[in-house]
Amino acid sequence: DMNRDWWREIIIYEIYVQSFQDSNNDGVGDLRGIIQRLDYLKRLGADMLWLTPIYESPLEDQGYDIANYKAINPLYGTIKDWEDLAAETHKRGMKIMMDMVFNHTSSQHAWFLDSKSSRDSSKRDWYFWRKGKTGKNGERLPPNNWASLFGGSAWKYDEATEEYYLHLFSPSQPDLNWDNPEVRNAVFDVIDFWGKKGTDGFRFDVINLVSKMPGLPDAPVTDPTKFEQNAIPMFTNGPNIHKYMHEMNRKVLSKYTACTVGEMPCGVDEYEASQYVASERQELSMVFQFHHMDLDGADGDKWNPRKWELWEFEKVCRIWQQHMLGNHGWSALYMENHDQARAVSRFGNTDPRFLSVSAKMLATVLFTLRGTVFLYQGQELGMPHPQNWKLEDYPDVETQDYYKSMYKSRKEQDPSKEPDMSDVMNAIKLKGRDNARSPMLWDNSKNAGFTNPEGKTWIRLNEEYMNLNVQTQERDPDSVLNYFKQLAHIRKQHPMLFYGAYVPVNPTDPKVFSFLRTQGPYRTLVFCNWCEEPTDFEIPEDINTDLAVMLIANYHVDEPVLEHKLQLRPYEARMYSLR
Ligand code: TEU
Repeated sequence: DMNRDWWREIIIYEIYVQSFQDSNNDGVGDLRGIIQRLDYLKRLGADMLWLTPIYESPLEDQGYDIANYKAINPLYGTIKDWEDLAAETHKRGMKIMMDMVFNHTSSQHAWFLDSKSSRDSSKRDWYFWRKGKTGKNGERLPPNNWASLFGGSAWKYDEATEEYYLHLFSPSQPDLNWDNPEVRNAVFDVIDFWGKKGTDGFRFDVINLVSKMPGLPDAPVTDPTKFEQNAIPMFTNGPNIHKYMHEMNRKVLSKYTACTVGEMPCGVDEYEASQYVASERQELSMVFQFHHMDLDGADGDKWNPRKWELWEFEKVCRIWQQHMLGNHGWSALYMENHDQARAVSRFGNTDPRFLSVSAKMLATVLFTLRGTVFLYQGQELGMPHPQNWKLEDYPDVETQDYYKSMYKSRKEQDPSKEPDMSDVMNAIKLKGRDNARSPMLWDNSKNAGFTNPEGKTWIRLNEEYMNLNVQTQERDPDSVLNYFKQLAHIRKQHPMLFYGAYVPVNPTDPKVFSFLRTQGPYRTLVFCNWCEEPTDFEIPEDINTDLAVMLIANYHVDEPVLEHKLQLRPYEARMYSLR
């Protein structure tokens, strides 16, 4: 049976630091700002705070491009501010998780500057430097055909040393060469630095990408119209990945009681995932998988909208819920983060009639599955996307690169006219990362209490939803925020919600998502009407509801007994303990 570990029973709240709370009126959130909001986070039921990267960085990719792992970006504060934040967090019985980005550094990191300085640099091999190839017409070509995950080639040419370096993300994020043991030791030293300082958890950015296919061979050509090819299999779960994860665990993580979560995009499956997190393998504690997040993008392209069916969501849930148990590992449950569009806009319904009930319905699903719950700032308010932003309101490098590359290829196809970009703008409104990065809405003053009312925020505020804020919702017993608080409370009262098995009730129902959680004599029934029409729902006869006690519902429910035949209201969600 599963060990009862503290980190399996907690709620982790992700703070996107630059957009959470500004304390010095420069329009950028900071560490002192977080300290001001700790009591709020405690009231909500957060047990651990995950801070997105706060290290020195040129912020080309909002801090996921780190220039010094041991220094705080002055925009966010000082190392003393971090120490105070950690102390104040611990004083309230909460913990801190730090974000570790080790697949790449910033191109401004001293390691890279040294590596780039000459072909003879002692750090040359800390990154991937390769000679280019010559094309048919004598043109210079990159060393291989890999496409960057942010678009274009994954290689950038350096004039001074006449070689290319590899960057799976933007050119400002050169990939570290983990095959060099010096690099791994330098990485472990950073973890040790933050471990010694009292960090209770580590989130590892794109950690399944750090072992590349030896020799960096060309990816198979899947799109003959382009030079760059999707190269995901050439760098995902590479041949040495588990050796490196185990080494990281043995050499440094094992010195601390900290929990870890590995972010694993690019389609890691449940078997692969359990190799990272099965306890006896001594690698990581939890994994972020992306299969539910990929449902609404066609052919793995997030920008290409696709209609998905409820049974597909159920299937992803079932596979992961039933696999990640016992010795096989543990899930990190999430519906939102700083890379994802807002759940209510994407999986719920932003029509004013349904905004609040659908946000609560989604929360009911999130809080009743097996795994550790991760929340993202603003999710607890049911924050939707901004509606009327223009391209320039989205500063994100991924969004801007996407727009530019689409514009370029359309212009090349037909130079005679300005291309129609409306579908691209719609995709950005639906999936752009900045939809989730606008400042936290604390009250209905100008700038929403995020910064001085006279100040300018670093990214545009979601003004249309100013009335949807913490202050109003804390006062309203029926608010989304108070529903989240209740869910957090119920989860902690019922440990079976952490550990119990997941049993589908009617996995093919096109409208109602329903399941049981079971552990020994305990059974919990959850059902959610995932659409805006009233829907009939029938609880199978073999599920005995005689002793059912309702734990929570997102509508007022009158009937004292749970009948087997029900009509559910739009987005109605309920959870019952069946004894
Ligand atoms: O994200 C990794 C990742 O998979 C993203 O590229 C994701 O596919 C994309 O955001 C979907 O739109 C991590 C960080 O969370 C992200 O913020 C960074 O930009 C990225 O790594 C590079 O460090």
